[in-house]
Amino acid sequence: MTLEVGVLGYRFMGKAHANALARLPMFFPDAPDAERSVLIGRDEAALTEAADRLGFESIATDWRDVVDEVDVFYNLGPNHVHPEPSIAALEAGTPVFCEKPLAPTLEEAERMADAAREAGVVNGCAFNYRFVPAIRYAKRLLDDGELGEIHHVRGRYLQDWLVDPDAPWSWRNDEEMAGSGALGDLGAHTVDLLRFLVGDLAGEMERVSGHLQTFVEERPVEGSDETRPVTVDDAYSAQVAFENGAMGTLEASRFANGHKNDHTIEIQGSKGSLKFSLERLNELELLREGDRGYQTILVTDADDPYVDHWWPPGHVVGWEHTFVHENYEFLSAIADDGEFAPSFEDGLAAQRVLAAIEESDERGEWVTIE
Ligand code: SOE
Repeated sequence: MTLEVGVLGYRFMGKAHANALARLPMFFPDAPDAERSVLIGRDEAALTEAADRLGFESIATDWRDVVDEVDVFYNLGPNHVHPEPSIAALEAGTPVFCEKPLAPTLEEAERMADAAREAGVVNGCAFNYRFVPAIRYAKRLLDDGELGEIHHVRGRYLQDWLVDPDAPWSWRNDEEMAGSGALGDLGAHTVDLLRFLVGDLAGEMERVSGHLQTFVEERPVEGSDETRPVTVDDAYSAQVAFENGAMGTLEASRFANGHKNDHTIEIQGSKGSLKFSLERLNELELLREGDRGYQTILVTDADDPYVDHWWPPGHVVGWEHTFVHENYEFLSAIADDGEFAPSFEDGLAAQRVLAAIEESDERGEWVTIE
């Protein structure tokens, strides 16, 4: 069986997923055959160049011509482009893999999740950090009860690419196109990762108290004398109460000077604790019951998650491997008539938390997540 994949978007995420599709036959020989069939975008010249570079067979300038023709549709465009083409593809019975956050708004995310439920085909929201080997290893430990009852959960996602007030305006600064700023772009990852890791133990996030801040209100438009308003947050923080009593502290910023892509997770339980940092993604810091301090575990052994597909122990993997792993799982679910997580339902669950954080900031009080 060969799956013909149509991909909307050819910039950052287009490149990451095209690389993953290219790596699959080499490193995951049991993955279904997937052809980089059609690359979709609006600018024909840029699209032609990208299709050639990223190994696509053809191009299309209108997603409407593609979504019911291919076996799988990848929606890797900016957030405001997620709902309409994804829903159309699902209505045509085509499995959809969509980048995160699922949609700019909760209402749109609900419509997307409804469409996925009705279509009954495999659907995925591309939270790639679930596919870091060390995160999977941590999940195993948590599921095995090694940390005991969960008390504290911390998630921080720090970047600094907007600290310069002259950094150019982009769609990521616009509420219509992005939905929110650091909250949706980075916070969505943290919320999903924590749901993945402790959801079965701590339950869902039940109540939040949020704070959003925009430090620079307008930015220059590249190549012109104009400026445009920044209509999203530059940073957010939130306190979270989990269903089963655990406390969470979340934070993300695009103004955290000195931090490029620093996503850290900490979990403390009654029997042990763990720490993970994306900057050292092959490692997990673990404190087991009775230990006096944390031990650093290099998660690169042959029996560690996904590692046997790559290199011998100690020959570390990187950020791009997370995309290979998620593409492997997603395409395998389609070929095996199975299920994929994180699904649109998971994307919606994360979106509910993001919306509640925003609402809490606006109302100045704790908000219960429905
Ligand atoms: C940009 O802020 C960005 O590329 C996010 O959009 C990604 O989801 C994250 O993985 C890294 O940072």
